[in-house]
Amino acid sequence: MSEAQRTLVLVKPDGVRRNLAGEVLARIEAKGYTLVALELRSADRELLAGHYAEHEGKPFYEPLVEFMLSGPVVAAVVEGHRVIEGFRSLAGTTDPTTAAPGTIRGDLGRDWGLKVQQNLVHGSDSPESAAREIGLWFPNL
Ligand code: IDP
Repeated sequence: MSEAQRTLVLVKPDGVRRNLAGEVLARIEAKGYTLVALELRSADRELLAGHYAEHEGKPFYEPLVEFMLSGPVVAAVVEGHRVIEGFRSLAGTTDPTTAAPGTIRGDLGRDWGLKVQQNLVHGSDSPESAAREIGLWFPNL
């Protein structure tokens, strides 16, 4: 019996600006995962402070929050067996310059001279993070 798991996926402002939201969602669907919530959202500082709480105080935190405020994001809850690992595998490693070809970041991302902050997507990194992040972005789910 497969046990459904959920993850929070964000197409970050660079992905939305570059019209890649559909491409990201297509890869998720083609892999066989199910979209259970989907919304174009403009995040505010409070939401992002919660979302990136673990990074508060790091040198890249403020620029990262500013970047995430720079335009709308596509927020999605995605469901499937082992989807947390599965989406992180689809996304590729954090730095898009060296992320493996075949991954979202490896195929579509690069370093634009802004370190690795513009890497197109976010995916929860554990069941605990997923539950917390889904609660922040989709409190009514
Ligand atoms: P992940 O998104 O691959 O899980 P995390 O280490 O959780 O990576 O970092 C969260 C986000 O913070 C990254 O996706 C990236 O946008 C940004 N970030 C991480 N490290 C750096 C850095 O060294 N400089 C600038 N931005 C960074």
